[in-house]
Formats: sequence, C-alpha cells, structure tokens
Amino acid sequence: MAKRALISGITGQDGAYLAKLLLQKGYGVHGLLARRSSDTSWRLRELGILTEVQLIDADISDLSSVVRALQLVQPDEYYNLAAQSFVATSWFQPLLTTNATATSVAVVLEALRLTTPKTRFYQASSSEMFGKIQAPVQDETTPFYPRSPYGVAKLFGHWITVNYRESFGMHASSGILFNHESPLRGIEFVTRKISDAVARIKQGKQRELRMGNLDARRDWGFAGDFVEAMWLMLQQAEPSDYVVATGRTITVREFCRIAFQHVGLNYEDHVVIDPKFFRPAEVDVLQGNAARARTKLGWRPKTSLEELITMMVDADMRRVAAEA
Ligand code: NDP
Ligand code: GDR
Repeated sequence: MAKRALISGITGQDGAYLAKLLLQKGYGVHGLLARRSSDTSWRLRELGILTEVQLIDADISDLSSVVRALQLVQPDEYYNLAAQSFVATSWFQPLLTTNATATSVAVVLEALRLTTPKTRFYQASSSEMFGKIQAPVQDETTPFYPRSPYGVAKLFGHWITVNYRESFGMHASSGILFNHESPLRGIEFVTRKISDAVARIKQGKQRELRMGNLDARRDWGFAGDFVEAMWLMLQQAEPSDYVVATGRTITVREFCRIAFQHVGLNYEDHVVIDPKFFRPAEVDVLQGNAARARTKLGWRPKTSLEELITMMVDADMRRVAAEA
C-alpha cells in the first residue's frame, strides 16, 4: 500500500517542494491548510501539483484540528514545516512567533502521541539557533545561541522534539537546515528580494533596491535539494538530528554582485542602504558542516550557488516579463 504523508506548511516554499518529491515517490500527500482571507496555493499550482495533494483545514496552533487531520489521514510520516518563518518580523510579533513556531510544535507532538504515536515525525529546525556562533563552522555538536525571537522559538521546537523522542520513544527527527532558497522563496527574504529586483530593474520597472546589512554571510543552498534530506531522515531505522548545509558561505553583497552580473548590471549602481532593513540583533555569519548527513544519509547538495542564483533570476525575469 502507498505510504501516506501529512505536511504542515505545505503551502510554503519547502512544503511545495517536499510535496512534489513525495508524490514522485508514490506517496499519498496530505497537507494542513490554515484559514487565510486569500488563496495561498500559488506554489503548489506553480509546481503543477495542486490537484494531486489533499488539503485539510487545520491550524497547528489548534490541537483539535490537528488531531482531526491525523485521525483522517493516519499518516506514516508527518513533516512539520509550518512556522512564522521570517526572522525580521519575529521582533514585531514575538508572541505570534512563539505560538506558531514554538508552542505549535508541542501541539503537533501531543496530537501525534495521543492519536498516531507510530507516525514518524520531522521537525524543521534552523541554523538560526546557532545565532551568535560558538564555533566557526557549525555542526550537531555546536552550542546554540539564538539572536531573535524566531531563533528562540525554533530552539524550543528543537528541544521538545528531542524530548518527545527520549521520553516516549517516538520516531522524531530534527533537521537543522541552513538557508535554502528557490524561485518559490517568499519575496520578503533577501535572496528573492534581490532576484525580483534584478528582474524589475533590468526590465525598467524599478530603479533601486533598498537593502539592510550587506556584510551578513549565509550558507545558501537550493530548497529542492534540502527537502530530500528531510525525507531521508524519516527513512532511517533510528531517529536523530542532522545539520543540512552546503558548507560554503558568502556575503549578501556577493549574492547581489552575482545576481546583477547575471543580467549584465553592476549592483553598485542600484543598491541603496536603508537603515529600516537592519535588525535589532544580527546573525553575522553561518557556515554549516553537513558531514553527518553525508555519511549517515548519503545526502549532498546537487545545485551550486551560481546555479541557484541563475535559476532564481531567470524565473523572476520570466515572471516580470509576463506582468501586464
Ligand atoms: P514559509 O514561510 O515559506 O512557509 C511556512 C508555512 O507555514 C506556510 O505554508 C504557512 O501557511 C504555514 N503556517 C504558518 N502558520 C501556520 C499555522 N498556524 N497553521 C498552519 N500552517 C501555518 O517557510 P519555508 O518553506 O521557507 O520553511 C519551512 C520551515 O522550515 C519553516 O518552519 C521554517 O522556519 C524552517 N526553516 C526554513 C529555512 C529556509 O531557509 N527556508 C531554513 C531552516 C528552517 P500560509 O501559506 O497559509 O501562510
Ligand atoms: P534569514 O533570511 O534571516 O537568514 O532567515 P533573510 O533572507 O531574511 O536574511 C538573510 C540575511 O540578509 C540580511 N539582509 C536582509 N534580509 C532581508 N530579508 N531583507 C533585506 O533587505 C536585507 N538586507 C540584508 C539579513 O539581515 C540577514 O542577515 C532565513 C529564514 O528562512 C528562516 O526561517 C530560516 O530559519 C533561516 O533562513 C535559516
């Protein structure tokens, strides 16, 4: 019989790529759909899978709605990708972030424990937990030091996952994923903000790009590669925690340079620094060591940073050209 997966956060960047991957593997794919005033399914539509996934009305902050979804689907695997995931917003909405990104992980784990305790569970943990880094290259043994309400909330989600594994013997794994991007990235995140602006500036629809801290360094990979690591974690006999990263770090400035250069522009002619985009506390640099994922899961990134940037800029060039 085909395996069944339930994804919270299916309408997000990772949820869409993961749903596609699982469909290709023959899974029945179900997702929680949080009530919003407007349609949030554009990513599933863009990947051509909207009619292939089953969406269930549920919000991860609402225990009974998650229990109902679990009773309905009886999933073999549950992927918790839902969160308030934008770091900058977490200072303006710290309680909402705590609810959606921290407390809700306990909601999902409690719902699983009470309803389908044999379901394998994946938690979307984050390199933001390393924050003010305690080692130049971060792996599973590096101490955490979060720098935002978002990072603090993710740390709770991480430890409650470890705790349910150790307390109740649940197959619960946590992926400590470093930044991963794609043409389906939300426009508020820096990489997509840049690729969208490059396309608009090239096509004469925008003049400048207002940015914050160009000196921040990130270890950026392709989301399509990273969702494979999530799936691999749940195929292991034993649950565990894994860092998933490319191992290469560059500045936001360098990302801008490559993206503008791809369409023959110089970023220095267009980028304007705006204090509005600086954060109250910054994560200056992240660089991951995914050796454990490589040896235990056989996972490695397939897409280079240059290929990723080209993919994102080309996709936005097409989108902007297609606008009225
Ligand atoms: P997105 O912001 O693109 O997606 C977040 C998803 O969560 C959306 O589907 C959103 O639904 C859903 N959601 C938010 N609140 C609720 C709620 N209360 N109930 C149900 N669903 C909800 O994030 P990404 O896809 O980029 O990331 C996936 C996960 O991985 C997140 O938890 C993120 O924090 C984490 N992460 C991401 C990394 C990255 O670089 N992308 C790196 C490390 C961790 P809606 O569409 O309706 O708003
Ligand atoms: P991040 O991603 O905070 O790392 O979290 P984001 O793209 O928002 O910022 C990356 C870095 O770029 C700097 N920056 C700007 N950022 C934004 N958004 N807009 C700007 O104009 C700008 N200028 C400079 C930021 O200061 C920061 O240093 C992402 C999210 O997906 C999280 O959910 C996830 O957990 C982590 O990645 C790993």
